[in-house]
Amino acid sequence: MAKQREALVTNIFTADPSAHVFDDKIYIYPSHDLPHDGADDDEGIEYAMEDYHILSMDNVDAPCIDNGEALHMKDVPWVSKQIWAPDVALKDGKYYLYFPARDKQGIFRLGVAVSESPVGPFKAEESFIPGSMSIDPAVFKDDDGKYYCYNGGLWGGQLEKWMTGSFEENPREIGENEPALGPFFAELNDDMKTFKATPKMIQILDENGEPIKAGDEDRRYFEGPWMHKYNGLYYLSYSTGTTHYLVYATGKSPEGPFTYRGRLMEPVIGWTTHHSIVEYHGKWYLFYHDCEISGGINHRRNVKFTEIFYNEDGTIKTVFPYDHK
Ligand code: FUB
Repeated sequence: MAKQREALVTNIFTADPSAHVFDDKIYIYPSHDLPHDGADDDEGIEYAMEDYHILSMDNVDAPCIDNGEALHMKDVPWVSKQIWAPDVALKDGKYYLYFPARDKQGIFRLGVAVSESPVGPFKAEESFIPGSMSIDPAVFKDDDGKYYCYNGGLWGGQLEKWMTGSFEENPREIGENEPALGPFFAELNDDMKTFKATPKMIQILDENGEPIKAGDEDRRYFEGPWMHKYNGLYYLSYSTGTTHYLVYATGKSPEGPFTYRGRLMEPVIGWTTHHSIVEYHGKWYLFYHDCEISGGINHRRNVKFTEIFYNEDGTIKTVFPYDHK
């Protein structure tokens, strides 16, 4: 049986869980961590993933099932390595899997693969989404039926290399007092395989309406965006990377700007922290990962979930991942 705050599967290492509810079941789209020899580096060389396995649970108390390989990078013509954190969207009976990977030039791009089943197998497009870059796609369907893709990650995720709008191998350093970079944002076309326009960078502001600064590592965007809507408000949540928090900002439009509101979760065991938020039967759940079952090996992670709670003012009660287990 699935238990909150315990590893959902232990037969494989899984990370970066994007959770969705389809036909009243919970589906989790994670990365599949593989063994890696050698030291970790700032480019994330240790995250040498090659395929995806989709997990599912009939409800929050049911066992979590590994549905087997749904897509392997050998079947994606444009990919060279590192098939990282995915997400999925359902439209007109088809499931679209969005995933980042390095292309043959070593540049991170976003790909899409399609299936008629939520657990695959998925068939990848010949090439990456035109105009896509960096990592960690999260696709959000708004109430009006529009789909938006949020993505981006610093360091190994190459977000800095795209700050001028085109790829620069050696970008200038951003000063501590300059506005931090935000995630990219693009609306998807009806085909779900292309962007309506060139992705734009999202602004995240502080309580005074000023952009969060690059040196504000407790609050600035690092990677792993997620979008959800609660009581008509848009919540952009993300990882602060170097300080290992999950935090969130809210806004009145899916395009932002967003205002920083607080901390969603305190650090977990392991360097990375990455999440999704989903509503199931009127309750809200945070899916996340840590490195508990590998004893803290950064690239051997396991996905977990826990219920989250909102305050009356729309803020979210901070999760302390190892309290009240
Ligand atoms: O899993 C590889 C990378 O680690 C993801 O893309 C990041 O969000 C971090 O979790």
